[in-house]
Amino acid sequence: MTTPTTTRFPTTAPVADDEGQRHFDRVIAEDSRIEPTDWMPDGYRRTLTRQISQHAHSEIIGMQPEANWITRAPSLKRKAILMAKVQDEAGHGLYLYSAAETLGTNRDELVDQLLTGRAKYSSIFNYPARTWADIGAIGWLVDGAAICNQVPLCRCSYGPYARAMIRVCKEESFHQRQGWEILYSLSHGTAAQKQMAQEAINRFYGPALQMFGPPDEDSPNSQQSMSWNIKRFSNDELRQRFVDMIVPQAEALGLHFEDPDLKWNEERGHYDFGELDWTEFKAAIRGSGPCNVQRLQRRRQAFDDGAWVREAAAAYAEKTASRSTPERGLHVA
Ligand code: FAQ
Repeated sequence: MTTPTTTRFPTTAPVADDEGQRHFDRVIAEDSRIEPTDWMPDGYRRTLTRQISQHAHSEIIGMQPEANWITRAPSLKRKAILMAKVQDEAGHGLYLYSAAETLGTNRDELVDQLLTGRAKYSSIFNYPARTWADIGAIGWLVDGAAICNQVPLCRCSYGPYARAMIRVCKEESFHQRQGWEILYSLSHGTAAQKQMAQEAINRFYGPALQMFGPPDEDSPNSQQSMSWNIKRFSNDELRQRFVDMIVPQAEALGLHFEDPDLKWNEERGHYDFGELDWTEFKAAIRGSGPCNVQRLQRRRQAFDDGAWVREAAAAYAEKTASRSTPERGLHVA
């Protein structure tokens, strides 16, 4: 069974390419918004469909490492908070699939790209959450990196994506604080708890910094995306901003990053940090990270398990549509 395949946002009356291009260029130059019914270059549409759908897949796959801890969270309150966070991630995936659909590719196709391994999702979600402290590290570092990357996307030139990002960022800020609070409790607990928090940070520091993408000189999409006002900052600029933010936060937690090259550079006014393991990064996005196989298997299983819900929703939609036909309406008292 499949869900309807028509796009919900058909374009308005066709516009000649040159007229459309002039309008598009003006909107970008004015730093204004492109909307779904506006003419846009094919490359702009493709780039956004790729980025937004990868982002949606990341949110959905990103539920797995955390969902795995719901039953093992150390208190009822912690379980409730974690459950709410995982549900938020599902919601983010849904806003993002909806935003991607406005560009003309329906959700069935986007989901199929994920399930058949044709689409990427964030490298970070191919790492396991081994301890409860990892849930803290995911909240603080992974959501922290996500916010740093996504706040500028609230000013993305594509209206539906920019608007979706506003709510997502607000929720991510809450997620980051819950991660911080988990780590704060552990780092101010017993020596063993503090050690667990430190080890979680050791595991997540490098992969969290890799979330911003490859170095600028190896980033094929950045330049064009920046000229279209999709991305506002380069991968390295955002990574630097993130490092500058988390170093004092780690100090406040009483924890540290195991990076021998991490030190304040007075001249640059930023922290220097060590080279990241880009071989590991490439493996994680090509399918051979620690959990790639498990993540996709789980997602496929969840998709199959949800078949009855999609069937029921389609049957209900069909029934509702047939009841609202005018002929039938005449007979309703
Ligand atoms: N992982 O040319 P660039 C979250 C790919 S959401 C995997 O630099 P671009 C919430 C890239 O797609 C986290 N692939 O690409 C949460 C491209 O592939 P392609 C997700 C990566 O697009 C928290 C190729 O490498 N956030 O965490 C990665 O200009 C906790 C070349 O790279 C977003 O998606 C990576 N890390 O810049 C949920 C934000 N980096 O298709 C649950 C929106 C790069 O050309 C729990 N996305 N690639 O073969 C973006 O800002 C951008 O897409 C970047 C990459 C910055 C990720």
